[in-house]
Amino acid sequence: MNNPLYDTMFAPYADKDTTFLHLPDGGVITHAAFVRRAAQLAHSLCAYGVQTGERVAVQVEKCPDMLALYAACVQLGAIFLPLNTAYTAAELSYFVEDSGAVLLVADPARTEELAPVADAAGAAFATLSASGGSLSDDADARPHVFETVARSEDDLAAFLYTSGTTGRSKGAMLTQKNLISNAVTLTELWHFTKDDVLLHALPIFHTHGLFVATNVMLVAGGAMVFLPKLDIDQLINWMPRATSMMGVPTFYTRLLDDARFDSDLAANMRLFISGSAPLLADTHVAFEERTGHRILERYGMTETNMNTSNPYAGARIAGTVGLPLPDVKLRIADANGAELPRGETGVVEVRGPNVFAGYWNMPEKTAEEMRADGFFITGDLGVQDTQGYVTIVGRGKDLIISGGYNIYPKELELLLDGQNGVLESAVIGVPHADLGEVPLAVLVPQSGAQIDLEAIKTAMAEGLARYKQPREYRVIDELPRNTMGKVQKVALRAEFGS
Ligand code: MCA
Ligand code: AMP
Repeated sequence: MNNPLYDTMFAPYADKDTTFLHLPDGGVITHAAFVRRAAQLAHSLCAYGVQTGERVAVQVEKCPDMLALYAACVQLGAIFLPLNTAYTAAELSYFVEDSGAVLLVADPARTEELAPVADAAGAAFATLSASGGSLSDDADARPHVFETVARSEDDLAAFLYTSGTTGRSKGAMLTQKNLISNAVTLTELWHFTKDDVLLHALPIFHTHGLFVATNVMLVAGGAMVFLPKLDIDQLINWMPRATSMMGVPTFYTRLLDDARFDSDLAANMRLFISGSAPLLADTHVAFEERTGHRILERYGMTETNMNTSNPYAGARIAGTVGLPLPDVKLRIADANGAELPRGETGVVEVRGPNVFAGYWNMPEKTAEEMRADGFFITGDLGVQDTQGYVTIVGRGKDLIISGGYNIYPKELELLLDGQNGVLESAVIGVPHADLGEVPLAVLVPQSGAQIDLEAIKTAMAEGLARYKQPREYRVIDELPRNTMGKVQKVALRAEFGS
């Protein structure tokens, strides 16, 4: 193999006229057409000056060309860096600068706002969308074949930014091996074949939609119903022609909220998979009662891809995230990394071919989260039963997961603390029926000052993606602290969390 990721995911389909993507309008893109499009885009990347090993930052609405751009990066050996479409220009400029991306690819509609971001970072700028753009138009005239650049399994394939407790996002460096091992393992484990049709309504700028859903379907050679976003009408329309779905818990609660969703509609489906956030045991039970299907829950993170999964054939236990994947070593450890006896709660640590190569330009952060024996400290609190099933019981890290998107309170608190009249702030996650959790901001005014909440909301809207913006605000006189002076978020959650 001269480019293992390309040879595993894309090369096998160069001459296959089988369906890869079903589009909402009824159109179809075959595997072969997809590979040809990727080759055209690889030529265009070269024309824009991108070289092997360089980063390509991509903030584009979900469309087939965005997926083909991922394949093009793999073929060229460039590093694909997809970014949430909700990010503001301010958020984006950090990622482009920090990653040293040589090209920013954005939606044509955001050119005015984002071309200067690329410019300021010394990157080139191009556009791409379902209806055209400078990069996609350029690709139209390019050859359908591109000479694949040789790479090794240890070469980097992608960067995904993930926030941290410091509030500063870190670029997780993922190698070809990380992606291949997980995709091959999951394809086998979940019994995906070329006959599968996956309902794909997730975004493709995160691990779940890109490296779990898409990579698995590429390895299996199956097809995806490629929907731009979660749209329950579309899911219901396509479900009788599909065999499987992957989604965050909100996908399942929204389906259950629709009376049209029943066992007849799901009669052709063989597998529903959930991840990225905890699936409530209640949802599990209601889903089985309605459809006869037991949702298969799995667990992972950006730095590690998937770590555990409930079994395909064995017991899928509600509330657990299942067993460690066959090639993943998992231990529940104490603060020093020593393995705890089964049944005791500790930090989940994992080691295997799925674990990333480290944080870009942050060796000290990588070292903080990596044990000397190669185990990665996830920051999740878990417990393992005698059969090996893992239950995530909490998070050691201060993280809010809203509809499958991660929100790090520190990032919001730093912005809030800088607002007029604010002495200090604390952001907590509060339960939300649809999204699982949403952020609530608790503010303490400076002595004698008035807090102007409207001005604060405007500042949040300018600086933060919509999904991160606090849904509610509370103003109190002082934050509860322990004797060490640490803010007691548990107390705040108890007071404001209902
Ligand atoms: C949209 N909004 C949100 C979210 N999404 N607010 C909070 N949390 C969200 N997740 C806001 C919008 O800004 C907008 O605000 C309003 O909600 C409606 O927007 P819309 O786009 O219509 O929302 P939606 O289509 O209903 O989206 C909700 C969603 C979506 C379906 C839950 O966010 C989604 O597809 N989430 C999946 C995320 C994901 O793929 N996570 C995987 C990460 P306004 O109306 O005020 O303007 S990978 C991962 O976690 C690991 C590795 C793993 O294990 O998989
Ligand atoms: P991220 O790396 O940003 O995608 O977020 C990963 C985090 O999501 C993990 O560290 C967990 O805290 C959480 N997570 C992912 N899947 C699950 C799951 N099935 N159950 C509970 N938490 C999950």
